[in-house]
Amino acid sequence: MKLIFAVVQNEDANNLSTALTKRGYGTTRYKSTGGFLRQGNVTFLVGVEDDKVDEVIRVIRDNCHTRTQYINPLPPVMEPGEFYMPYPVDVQVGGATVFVLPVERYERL
Ligand code: 2BA
Repeated sequence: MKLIFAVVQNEDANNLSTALTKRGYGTTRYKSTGGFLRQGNVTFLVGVEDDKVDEVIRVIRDNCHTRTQYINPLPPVMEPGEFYMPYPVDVQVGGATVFVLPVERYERL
């Protein structure tokens, strides 16, 4: 058995939830925050038999899309008289960041 962690963008979370549930996969989702952008995202936990991992990853790929976010870099420390014009920098986010971990033991009590 494997435990799949998938970090996805908020915009994709409901479609992914529906697609996985429709195919009979049990999921847990929780709100999370990316360390770099410090914006909300959603992390899914999906426990599956080994032979289902590829299908789950395909469903994630089909439902999670790459988007561009623009961020304003922090201004540098300025000397008197210096001028700094901030330009937004674009960052590509997603489709999804996926980790597949082995499960040592699984029980439903
Ligand atoms: P964030 O940490 O907010 O990162 C958002 C996007 O910013 C990343 O998209 C990546 O394009 C960029 N980025 C992240 N760290 C960077 C850095 N040190 N320098 C420059 N650009 C950087 P994704 O790679 O698609 O990641 C989306 C979200 O997935 C991340 O949000 C984070 O919540 C999670 N994630 C990504 N890699 C991870 C990892 N190795 N471990 C745990 N979570 C991860």
